[in-house]
Amino acid sequence: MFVGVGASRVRDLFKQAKEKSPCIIFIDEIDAIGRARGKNPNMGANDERENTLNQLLSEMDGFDTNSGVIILAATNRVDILDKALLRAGRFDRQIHVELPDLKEREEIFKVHLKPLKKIDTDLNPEFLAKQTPGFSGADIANAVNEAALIAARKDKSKVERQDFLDAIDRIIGGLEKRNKIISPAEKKTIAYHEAGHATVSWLLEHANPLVKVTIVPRGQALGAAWYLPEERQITTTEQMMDELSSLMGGRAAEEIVFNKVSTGALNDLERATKKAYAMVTYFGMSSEVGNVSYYDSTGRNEYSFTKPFSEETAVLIDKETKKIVDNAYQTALKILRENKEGHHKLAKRLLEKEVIFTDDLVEIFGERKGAQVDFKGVEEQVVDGNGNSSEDGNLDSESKEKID
Ligand code: NHX
Ligand code: ZN
Repeated sequence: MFVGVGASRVRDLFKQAKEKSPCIIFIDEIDAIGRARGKNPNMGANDERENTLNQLLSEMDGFDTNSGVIILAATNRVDILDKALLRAGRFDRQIHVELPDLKEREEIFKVHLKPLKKIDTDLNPEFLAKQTPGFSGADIANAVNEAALIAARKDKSKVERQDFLDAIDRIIGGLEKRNKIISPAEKKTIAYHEAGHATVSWLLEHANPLVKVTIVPRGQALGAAWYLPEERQITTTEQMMDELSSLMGGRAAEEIVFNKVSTGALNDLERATKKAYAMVTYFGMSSEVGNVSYYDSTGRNEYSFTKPFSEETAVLIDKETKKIVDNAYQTALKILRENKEGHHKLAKRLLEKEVIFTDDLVEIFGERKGAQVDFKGVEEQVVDGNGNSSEDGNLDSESKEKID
Protein backbone atom coordinates (compact mmCIF):
# COMPACT_ATOMS: atom_id res chain seq x y z
CA MET A 1 0.00 0.00 0.00
CA PHE A 2 2.78 2.35 0.89
CA VAL A 3 5.30 1.46 -1.78
CA GLY A 4 8.10 4.00 -1.96
CA VAL A 5 7.55 5.46 1.50
CA GLY A 6 10.88 4.13 2.81
CA ALA A 7 12.86 5.63 -0.05
CA SER A 8 11.09 8.96 0.12
CA ARG A 9 11.67 9.15 3.87
CA VAL A 10 15.37 8.61 3.30
CA ARG A 11 15.37 11.36 0.64
CA ASP A 12 13.58 13.66 3.01
CA LEU A 13 15.95 12.86 5.88
CA PHE A 14 19.01 13.78 3.87
CA LYS A 15 17.35 16.91 2.54
CA GLN A 16 16.66 18.06 6.09
CA ALA A 17 20.16 17.13 7.21
CA LYS A 18 21.70 19.27 4.49
CA GLU A 19 19.48 22.20 5.40
CA LYS A 20 20.31 21.87 9.10
CA SER A 21 24.02 21.25 8.54
CA PRO A 22 26.21 20.92 10.54
CA CYS A 23 24.47 17.91 11.99
CA ILE A 24 24.64 14.19 12.70
CA ILE A 25 22.35 11.53 11.30
CA PHE A 26 22.17 8.51 13.54
CA ILE A 27 20.57 5.31 12.24
CA ASP A 28 20.02 2.71 14.93
CA GLU A 29 19.60 -0.97 14.03
CA ILE A 30 20.72 -0.29 10.49
CA ASP A 31 20.47 -3.99 9.64
CA ALA A 32 16.70 -3.47 9.36
CA ILE A 33 17.26 -1.74 6.01
CA GLY A 34 20.92 -2.52 5.42
CA ARG A 35 20.64 -6.29 5.15
CA ALA A 36 22.46 -7.65 2.12
CA ARG A 37 20.32 -7.46 -0.98
CA GLY A 38 19.30 -10.91 -2.18
CA LYS A 39 21.25 -12.54 -4.95
CA ASN A 40 18.50 -14.98 -5.66
CA PRO A 41 15.34 -13.12 -6.66
CA ASN A 42 13.18 -16.17 -5.92
CA MET A 43 14.26 -16.32 -2.34
CA GLY A 44 12.23 -13.76 -0.48
CA ALA A 45 13.79 -10.64 -1.92
CA ASN A 46 12.16 -7.63 -0.33
CA ASP A 47 11.67 -4.95 -2.97
CA GLU A 48 10.53 -2.25 -0.61
CA ARG A 49 13.48 -2.66 1.71
CA GLU A 50 15.88 -2.85 -1.20
CA ASN A 51 14.53 0.37 -2.62
CA THR A 52 15.06 2.04 0.73
CA LEU A 53 18.61 0.75 0.92
CA ASN A 54 19.35 1.84 -2.65
CA GLN A 55 18.10 5.30 -1.83
CA LEU A 56 20.31 5.40 1.28
CA LEU A 57 23.33 4.29 -0.73
CA SER A 58 22.84 6.92 -3.39
CA GLU A 59 22.18 9.67 -0.83
CA MET A 60 25.40 8.78 0.95
CA ASP A 61 27.27 9.08 -2.33
CA GLY A 62 25.65 12.38 -3.03
CA PHE A 63 27.50 14.73 -0.74
CA ASP A 64 31.09 15.63 -0.28
CA THR A 65 33.27 15.53 2.78
CA ASN A 66 32.71 19.12 3.84
CA SER A 67 28.94 19.28 3.65
CA GLY A 68 28.86 19.18 7.44
CA VAL A 69 26.75 16.04 7.78
CA ILE A 70 28.08 13.09 9.71
CA ILE A 71 26.32 9.76 9.46
CA LEU A 72 26.54 7.24 12.27
CA ALA A 73 24.78 3.90 12.42
CA ALA A 74 24.67 1.00 14.81
CA THR A 75 23.97 -2.70 14.47
CA ASN A 76 24.65 -5.96 16.21
CA ARG A 77 24.81 -7.79 12.91
CA VAL A 78 27.63 -6.29 10.83
CA ASP A 79 28.04 -9.64 9.15
CA ILE A 80 24.68 -9.45 7.37
CA LEU A 81 25.01 -5.87 6.12
CA ASP A 82 25.18 -5.22 2.40
CA LYS A 83 28.81 -4.87 1.36
CA ALA A 84 28.06 -1.65 -0.50
CA LEU A 85 27.24 0.08 2.81
CA LEU A 86 30.65 -0.67 4.25
CA ARG A 87 32.70 0.66 1.36
CA ALA A 88 34.84 3.72 1.96
CA GLY A 89 32.94 6.80 0.83
CA ARG A 90 29.79 5.43 2.45
CA PHE A 91 30.68 4.49 5.98
CA ASP A 92 34.35 5.29 6.11
CA ARG A 93 35.15 3.47 9.28
CA GLN A 94 33.81 0.77 11.53
CA ILE A 95 34.15 0.85 15.28
CA HIS A 96 33.64 -2.49 16.96
CA VAL A 97 32.18 -1.96 20.41
CA GLU A 98 32.77 -4.98 22.59
CA LEU A 99 31.22 -5.83 25.92
CA PRO A 100 32.69 -3.61 28.63
CA ASP A 101 35.73 -4.86 30.52
CA LEU A 102 36.31 -4.53 34.24
CA LYS A 103 37.32 -0.88 34.18
CA GLU A 104 34.54 0.04 31.76
CA ARG A 105 31.89 -1.74 33.80
CA GLU A 106 33.02 0.22 36.83
CA GLU A 107 32.48 3.47 34.92
CA ILE A 108 29.07 2.30 33.70
CA PHE A 109 28.07 1.40 37.24
CA LYS A 110 29.04 4.89 38.35
CA VAL A 111 26.77 6.40 35.71
CA HIS A 112 23.77 4.32 36.74
CA LEU A 113 24.42 4.63 40.46
CA LYS A 114 24.32 8.38 40.28
CA PRO A 115 20.52 8.77 40.14
CA LEU A 116 20.11 6.49 43.18
CA LYS A 117 19.82 8.90 46.03
CA LYS A 118 20.22 6.50 48.92
CA ILE A 119 22.94 3.97 48.56
CA ASP A 120 25.14 2.45 51.19
CA THR A 121 28.25 4.57 51.67
CA ASP A 122 30.65 1.63 51.56
CA LEU A 123 29.32 0.44 48.21
CA ASN A 124 32.21 0.10 45.82
CA PRO A 125 31.57 0.26 42.04
CA GLU A 126 34.79 -1.63 41.46
CA PHE A 127 33.49 -4.49 43.57
CA LEU A 128 30.27 -4.57 41.54
CA ALA A 129 32.27 -4.54 38.30
CA LYS A 130 34.20 -7.59 39.49
CA GLN A 131 30.99 -9.48 40.17
CA THR A 132 29.61 -8.92 36.69
CA PRO A 133 31.88 -10.32 33.98
CA GLY A 134 30.06 -10.54 30.66
CA PHE A 135 27.47 -7.90 31.57
CA SER A 136 26.52 -5.37 28.93
CA GLY A 137 25.73 -1.73 29.69
CA ALA A 138 22.04 -2.61 29.58
CA ASP A 139 22.55 -5.46 32.04
CA ILE A 140 24.28 -3.10 34.43
CA ALA A 141 21.46 -0.54 34.19
CA ASN A 142 19.05 -3.39 34.81
CA ALA A 143 21.05 -4.63 37.82
CA VAL A 144 21.09 -1.21 39.46
CA ASN A 145 17.37 -0.78 38.90
CA GLU A 146 16.66 -4.26 40.22
CA ALA A 147 18.77 -3.60 43.32
CA ALA A 148 16.72 -0.51 44.07
CA LEU A 149 13.50 -2.49 43.64
CA ILE A 150 14.74 -5.21 45.98
CA ALA A 151 15.70 -2.67 48.63
CA ALA A 152 12.36 -0.90 48.29
CA ARG A 153 10.50 -4.17 48.59
CA LYS A 154 12.30 -4.79 51.87
CA ASP A 155 11.41 -1.29 53.12
CA LYS A 156 15.05 -0.40 53.48
CA SER A 157 16.08 3.21 53.80
CA LYS A 158 18.99 2.71 51.42
CA VAL A 159 20.20 0.27 48.79
CA GLU A 160 22.82 -2.01 50.26
CA ARG A 161 25.56 -4.22 48.89
CA GLN A 162 23.49 -7.38 49.40
CA ASP A 163 20.67 -5.89 47.31
CA PHE A 164 23.10 -5.43 44.46
CA LEU A 165 24.41 -8.98 44.82
CA ASP A 166 20.84 -10.33 44.83
CA ALA A 167 20.02 -8.24 41.77
CA ILE A 168 23.08 -9.56 39.92
CA ASP A 169 22.12 -13.15 40.81
CA ARG A 170 18.63 -12.50 39.56
CA ILE A 171 19.89 -11.25 36.24
CA ILE A 172 22.33 -14.12 35.75
CA GLY A 173 20.18 -16.94 37.07
CA GLY A 174 16.57 -15.81 36.89
CA LEU A 175 14.02 -15.54 39.64
CA GLU A 176 14.59 -17.48 42.83
CA LYS A 177 11.77 -19.96 43.49
CA ARG A 178 12.04 -20.79 47.16
CA ASN A 179 8.61 -22.36 47.36
CA LYS A 180 8.85 -24.69 44.38
CA ILE A 181 7.76 -28.13 45.58
CA ILE A 182 10.64 -30.59 45.49
CA SER A 183 10.51 -34.04 47.09
CA PRO A 184 13.23 -35.01 49.59
CA ALA A 185 14.55 -37.61 47.16
CA GLU A 186 14.87 -34.99 44.43
CA LYS A 187 16.48 -32.55 46.85
CA LYS A 188 19.08 -35.21 47.57
CA THR A 189 19.77 -35.80 43.88
CA ILE A 190 20.14 -32.07 43.34
CA ALA A 191 22.52 -31.70 46.28
CA TYR A 192 24.80 -34.52 45.13
CA HIS A 193 24.69 -33.25 41.56
CA GLU A 194 25.72 -29.72 42.54
CA ALA A 195 28.29 -30.99 45.03
CA GLY A 196 29.68 -33.02 42.12
CA HIS A 197 30.22 -29.89 40.02
CA ALA A 198 31.75 -28.11 42.99
CA THR A 199 34.12 -30.93 43.96
CA VAL A 200 35.43 -31.47 40.43
CA SER A 201 35.91 -27.79 39.66
CA TRP A 202 37.54 -27.13 43.04
CA LEU A 203 40.12 -29.83 42.50
CA LEU A 204 40.93 -29.06 38.86
CA GLU A 205 43.46 -26.29 38.68
CA HIS A 206 42.32 -24.75 35.39
CA ALA A 207 38.58 -24.78 35.94
CA ASN A 208 36.78 -21.51 36.65
CA PRO A 209 36.91 -20.34 40.27
CA LEU A 210 33.79 -21.23 42.22
CA VAL A 211 31.77 -18.58 44.05
CA LYS A 212 28.97 -20.55 45.64
CA VAL A 213 26.80 -23.60 45.29
CA THR A 214 23.05 -23.55 45.79
CA ILE A 215 20.12 -25.94 45.75
CA VAL A 216 17.55 -23.18 45.78
CA PRO A 217 15.69 -23.35 42.44
CA ARG A 218 16.18 -20.34 40.24
CA GLY A 219 14.78 -19.78 36.76
CA GLN A 220 14.84 -23.10 34.86
CA ALA A 221 17.44 -24.64 37.13
CA LEU A 222 16.83 -26.63 40.30
CA GLY A 223 20.30 -25.92 41.59
CA ALA A 224 23.54 -24.44 40.40
CA ALA A 225 27.25 -24.09 40.97
CA TRP A 226 28.22 -20.44 40.44
CA TYR A 227 31.53 -19.41 38.99
CA LEU A 228 33.25 -16.13 38.48
CA PRO A 229 35.04 -16.67 35.18
CA GLU A 230 38.42 -15.11 34.78
CA GLU A 231 38.23 -12.31 32.20
CA ARG A 232 40.66 -13.58 29.67
CA GLN A 233 40.98 -13.17 25.95
CA ILE A 234 42.07 -16.66 25.01
CA THR A 235 41.47 -20.09 26.51
CA THR A 236 43.94 -22.96 26.59
CA THR A 237 43.14 -26.61 25.94
CA GLU A 238 43.78 -27.33 29.62
CA GLN A 239 41.21 -24.73 30.64
CA MET A 240 38.68 -26.07 28.14
CA MET A 241 39.16 -29.63 29.40
CA ASP A 242 38.93 -28.72 33.08
CA GLU A 243 35.77 -26.71 32.45
CA LEU A 244 34.32 -29.66 30.55
CA SER A 245 35.13 -32.04 33.40
CA SER A 246 33.45 -29.65 35.85
CA LEU A 247 30.38 -29.60 33.63
CA MET A 248 30.25 -33.39 33.65
CA GLY A 249 30.71 -33.46 37.44
CA GLY A 250 26.96 -33.28 38.08
CA ARG A 251 26.01 -36.30 35.98
CA ALA A 252 29.08 -38.21 37.23
CA ALA A 253 28.03 -37.60 40.83
CA GLU A 254 24.54 -38.92 40.14
CA GLU A 255 25.96 -42.06 38.59
CA ILE A 256 28.41 -42.75 41.40
CA VAL A 257 26.13 -41.99 44.32
CA PHE A 258 22.78 -43.30 43.09
CA ASN A 259 23.88 -45.70 40.40
CA LYS A 260 21.37 -44.05 38.08
CA VAL A 261 21.20 -40.80 36.23
CA SER A 262 18.47 -38.20 35.62
CA THR A 263 17.25 -35.80 32.96
CA GLY A 264 18.56 -32.97 35.14
CA ALA A 265 21.91 -32.94 33.38
CA LEU A 266 20.32 -31.77 30.11
CA ASN A 267 21.78 -28.31 30.26
CA ASP A 268 25.21 -29.50 31.39
CA LEU A 269 25.39 -32.02 28.56
CA GLU A 270 24.22 -29.52 25.98
CA ARG A 271 26.92 -27.06 26.99
CA ALA A 272 29.60 -29.74 27.22
CA THR A 273 28.71 -31.09 23.78
CA LYS A 274 28.81 -27.65 22.19
CA LYS A 275 32.15 -26.89 23.82
CA ALA A 276 33.67 -30.16 22.69
CA TYR A 277 32.28 -29.72 19.18
CA ALA A 278 33.78 -26.23 19.03
CA MET A 279 37.14 -27.58 20.17
CA VAL A 280 37.12 -30.03 17.26
CA THR A 281 35.56 -27.96 14.48
CA TYR A 282 36.64 -24.40 15.33
CA PHE A 283 39.74 -24.38 17.49
CA GLY A 284 41.79 -27.22 16.03
CA MET A 285 42.07 -28.91 19.41
CA SER A 286 41.64 -32.50 18.29
CA SER A 287 44.70 -34.32 17.01
CA GLU A 288 42.68 -36.57 14.69
CA VAL A 289 40.88 -33.74 12.90
CA GLY A 290 43.96 -31.58 13.15
CA ASN A 291 44.61 -27.86 13.00
CA VAL A 292 41.67 -27.02 10.78
CA SER A 293 38.79 -24.72 11.52
CA TYR A 294 35.37 -24.84 9.95
CA TYR A 295 34.38 -21.62 11.65
CA ASP A 296 33.02 -19.05 9.21
CA SER A 297 33.61 -15.55 10.49
CA THR A 298 32.27 -13.94 7.33
CA GLY A 299 28.76 -15.11 8.18
CA ARG A 300 28.00 -15.03 4.49
CA ASN A 301 26.14 -18.30 4.75
CA GLU A 302 28.38 -20.01 2.27
CA TYR A 303 28.33 -23.05 4.52
CA SER A 304 24.71 -23.04 5.46
CA PHE A 305 23.49 -25.59 2.94
CA THR A 306 26.53 -27.77 2.53
CA LYS A 307 29.02 -28.74 5.17
CA PRO A 308 32.56 -27.65 4.31
CA PHE A 309 33.90 -31.13 4.97
CA SER A 310 33.45 -34.65 3.65
CA GLU A 311 31.26 -37.40 5.12
CA GLU A 312 34.44 -39.03 6.34
CA THR A 313 35.44 -35.92 8.27
CA ALA A 314 31.90 -35.64 9.62
CA VAL A 315 32.23 -39.12 11.11
CA LEU A 316 35.63 -38.22 12.53
CA ILE A 317 34.28 -35.01 14.07
CA ASP A 318 31.48 -36.92 15.79
CA LYS A 319 33.98 -39.44 17.08
CA GLU A 320 36.39 -36.83 18.38
CA THR A 321 33.63 -34.77 20.01
CA LYS A 322 32.38 -37.85 21.79
CA LYS A 323 35.91 -38.79 22.81
CA ILE A 324 36.49 -35.37 24.41
CA VAL A 325 33.21 -35.50 26.34
CA ASP A 326 33.92 -39.09 27.40
CA ASN A 327 37.38 -38.12 28.63
CA ALA A 328 35.98 -35.23 30.63
CA TYR A 329 33.40 -37.55 32.16
CA GLN A 330 36.07 -40.07 33.12
CA THR A 331 38.09 -37.32 34.77
CA ALA A 332 35.03 -36.25 36.73
CA LEU A 333 34.30 -39.84 37.82
CA LYS A 334 37.91 -40.32 38.91
CA ILE A 335 38.00 -37.16 40.99
CA LEU A 336 34.69 -37.94 42.66
CA ARG A 337 35.77 -41.51 43.46
CA GLU A 338 39.05 -40.32 44.93
CA ASN A 339 37.34 -37.65 46.99
CA LYS A 340 34.22 -39.50 47.98
CA GLU A 341 34.32 -38.34 51.58
CA GLY A 342 34.61 -34.67 50.71
CA HIS A 343 31.91 -34.92 48.05
CA HIS A 344 29.45 -36.48 50.48
CA LYS A 345 30.31 -33.98 53.19
CA LEU A 346 29.69 -31.17 50.75
CA ALA A 347 26.35 -32.60 49.61
CA LYS A 348 25.18 -33.03 53.21
CA ARG A 349 26.18 -29.50 54.09
CA LEU A 350 24.32 -28.31 51.03
CA LEU A 351 21.15 -30.13 52.10
CA GLU A 352 21.48 -28.49 55.48
CA LYS A 353 22.29 -24.92 54.44
CA GLU A 354 20.96 -24.74 50.84
CA VAL A 355 23.68 -22.25 49.86
CA ILE A 356 27.36 -22.72 50.57
CA PHE A 357 30.34 -20.51 49.83
CA THR A 358 34.01 -21.05 49.18
CA ASP A 359 34.95 -21.15 52.87
CA ASP A 360 33.01 -24.43 53.18
CA LEU A 361 35.03 -25.83 50.30
CA VAL A 362 38.29 -24.65 51.84
CA GLU A 363 37.28 -26.36 55.07
CA ILE A 364 36.52 -29.65 53.33
CA PHE A 365 39.17 -29.81 50.59
CA GLY A 366 41.74 -27.25 51.68
CA GLU A 367 42.86 -24.21 49.70
CA ARG A 368 42.39 -24.43 45.97
CA LYS A 369 45.39 -24.77 43.68
CA GLY A 370 43.91 -22.63 40.95
CA ALA A 371 42.34 -19.20 41.08
CA GLN A 372 39.95 -18.56 43.90
CA VAL A 373 37.33 -15.95 44.58
CA ASP A 374 37.06 -14.52 48.05
CA PHE A 375 33.40 -13.73 47.88
CA LYS A 376 32.89 -12.42 51.36
CA GLY A 377 35.86 -10.09 51.58
CA VAL A 378 35.32 -6.42 50.92
CA GLU A 379 38.24 -6.11 48.52
CA GLU A 380 37.73 -9.08 46.23
CA GLN A 381 40.89 -10.53 44.83
CA VAL A 382 41.64 -13.11 42.22
CA VAL A 383 44.54 -15.29 43.28
CA ASP A 384 46.45 -17.06 40.57
CA GLY A 385 48.05 -20.50 40.70
CA ASN A 386 51.26 -19.12 42.15
CA GLY A 387 49.50 -17.48 45.02
CA ASN A 388 49.92 -14.05 43.50
CA SER A 389 46.89 -11.89 43.77
CA SER A 390 45.89 -9.37 41.22
CA GLU A 391 43.62 -6.43 41.77
CA ASP A 392 42.41 -6.15 38.26
CA GLY A 393 41.93 -9.85 37.57
CA ASN A 394 41.44 -9.38 33.84
CA LEU A 395 38.03 -11.01 33.36
CA ASP A 396 36.50 -12.31 30.18
CA SER A 397 33.05 -12.07 28.95
CA GLU A 398 32.54 -15.46 27.42
CA SER A 399 33.46 -14.38 23.93
CA LYS A 400 34.14 -18.02 23.29
CA GLU A 401 30.60 -18.76 24.36
CA LYS A 402 29.47 -16.58 21.47
CA ILE A 403 31.43 -18.77 19.10
CA ASP A 404 29.84 -21.84 20.69
C1 NHX B 1 12.79 -29.28 34.35
N1 NHX B 1 14.88 -28.54 35.20
O1 NHX B 1 12.57 -28.39 33.59
C2 NHX B 1 13.58 -29.00 35.61
C3 NHX B 1 12.92 -27.95 36.41
C4 NHX B 1 20.13 -31.77 37.72
C5 NHX B 1 19.59 -30.99 39.86
N2 NHX B 1 12.36 -30.50 34.14
O2 NHX B 1 22.86 -28.78 35.91
O3 NHX B 1 17.98 -27.78 36.92
O4 NHX B 1 15.88 -30.52 35.36
O5 NHX B 1 24.22 -27.97 37.94
C6 NHX B 1 12.56 -31.33 29.66
C7 NHX B 1 13.22 -32.42 30.25
C8 NHX B 1 15.63 -28.29 31.72
C9 NHX B 1 13.00 -30.01 29.88
C10 NHX B 1 14.32 -32.19 31.04
C11 NHX B 1 14.53 -28.49 30.91
C12 NHX B 1 15.84 -30.69 32.06
C13 NHX B 1 20.89 -27.69 36.56
C14 NHX B 1 17.40 -29.19 33.09
C15 NHX B 1 20.04 -29.30 38.20
N3 NHX B 1 22.96 -27.62 37.70
N4 NHX B 1 18.30 -29.09 35.18
C16 NHX B 1 22.31 -28.08 36.69
C17 NHX B 1 18.66 -28.55 36.31
C18 NHX B 1 15.91 -29.38 35.06
C19 NHX B 1 16.25 -29.39 32.27
C20 NHX B 1 14.09 -29.80 30.68
C21 NHX B 1 14.74 -30.90 31.26
C22 NHX B 1 19.44 -30.64 38.44
C23 NHX B 1 20.04 -28.92 36.77
C24 NHX B 1 17.12 -28.74 34.47
ZN1 ZN C 1 24.57 -29.62 36.59
